[in-house]
Amino acid sequence: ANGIQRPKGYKVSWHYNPDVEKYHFGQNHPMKPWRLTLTKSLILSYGMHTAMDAYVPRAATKEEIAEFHKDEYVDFLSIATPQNIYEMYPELATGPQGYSSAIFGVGEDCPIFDGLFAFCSTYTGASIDAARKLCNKQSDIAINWSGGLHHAKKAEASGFCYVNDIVLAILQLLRHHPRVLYIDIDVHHGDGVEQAFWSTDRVMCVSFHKYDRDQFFPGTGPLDSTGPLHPDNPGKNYTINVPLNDGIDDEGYAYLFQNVIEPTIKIYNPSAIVLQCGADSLGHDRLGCFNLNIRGHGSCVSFVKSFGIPLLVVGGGGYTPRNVARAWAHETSILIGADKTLDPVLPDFLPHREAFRREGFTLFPNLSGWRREDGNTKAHIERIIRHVRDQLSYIRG
Ligand code: ZL4
Ligand code: CA
Ligand code: ZN
Repeated sequence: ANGIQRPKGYKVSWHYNPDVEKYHFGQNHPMKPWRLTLTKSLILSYGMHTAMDAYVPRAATKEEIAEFHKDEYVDFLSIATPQNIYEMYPELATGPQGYSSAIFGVGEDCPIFDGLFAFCSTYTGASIDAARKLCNKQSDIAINWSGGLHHAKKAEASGFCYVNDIVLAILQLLRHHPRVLYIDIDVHHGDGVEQAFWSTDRVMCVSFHKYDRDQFFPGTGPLDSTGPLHPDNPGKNYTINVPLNDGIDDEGYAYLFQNVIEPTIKIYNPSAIVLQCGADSLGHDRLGCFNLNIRGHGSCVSFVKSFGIPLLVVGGGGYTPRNVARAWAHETSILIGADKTLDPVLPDFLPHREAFRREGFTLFPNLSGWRREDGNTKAHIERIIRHVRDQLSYIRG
């Protein structure tokens, strides 16, 4: 294969700065930027880059990051190093296991590693660049697999996320778009994005996630968390949460996804959509607990794409690197309209081929029927759909 043709009638752009691959969160940390190397390798091996405009965006500046984050926090991130952190904050040194998370959220989940700020500004620069290409109509679909770090707060790192590139990209989109729909299929709740836009009706946030208040991070996002309660607050009812139990499969997830997203798009009528594609909702994920296959995860991307609304696609979680790469390469092929023509047997000249050997060189290994039974009854799924329809009935008109 000498490359895939560009899709007809719409433009796709791929925003990727390979500098993000250089950083390491530390030994045994589940977040491995190497999964992005693997994703890029698959996209290139399949020749999908020839079907998109490929950009290598510059890093975001401190000023761009400060459009959402607090100045003191941005300063802290830009100065902190593994060498100076204990000098700056001696109170962080609580013992041999590292530091307490009292200072801007840093700790075992969010360590201070070498090049931290360069890493953050690199993935954030790509999301901002992608949003700008959508705003000026140079792209209809813009992709940043290195972004999607949905837990970061205004002045706090959380859950492997330091800078919230999604919030910053949505702020760019809001310069030109009256209404932005945010959809999050990472197995974790998209709490940072939800919190940032809690009190506005210009962004509607929808997160699907495993929910267990006490046993699963971050413990937020129950069904009845739908925005501020005060009747005068414009954000009331503009948040949708879809709490799930372990083990949901492709069929249940696609049914739920379509029955939540279709009425949401019809009633909210967004002029742009941001889709966070965290791949930790796949079966066999190191941190996740769902049973989705690559095709089941990808069917959400196809469904959102089918509405033909300007779309920003970002990555997110995903802790079994070979499956993250499979999912995001497959989803790239969906976005360029080439999924039907990709050979599911991985290209034989594939670099990093050893990473895929476990299940053979296929794009679609069986990831379901793993560890956990499906704890999502038909009744639970129908209850969610009824709740969402009921909630949407309050926002129309
Ligand atoms: C690790 O092995 O549930 C971090 C984090 C580092 C290496 C060495 C330290 C060992 C699992 C996770 C001890 C680490 C203990 N190392 C971390 C309540 C917790 C407090 C911190 O996909 N400990 C916190 C965050 C979640 C918690 C999930 C998902 C991000 C996203 C978008 C973020 N935090 C318990 C954990 C390890 C580690 C092993 C870990 N942390 C698993 N789940 C969490 O939504 C990108
Ligand atoms: Ca989610
Ligand atoms: Zn996650």
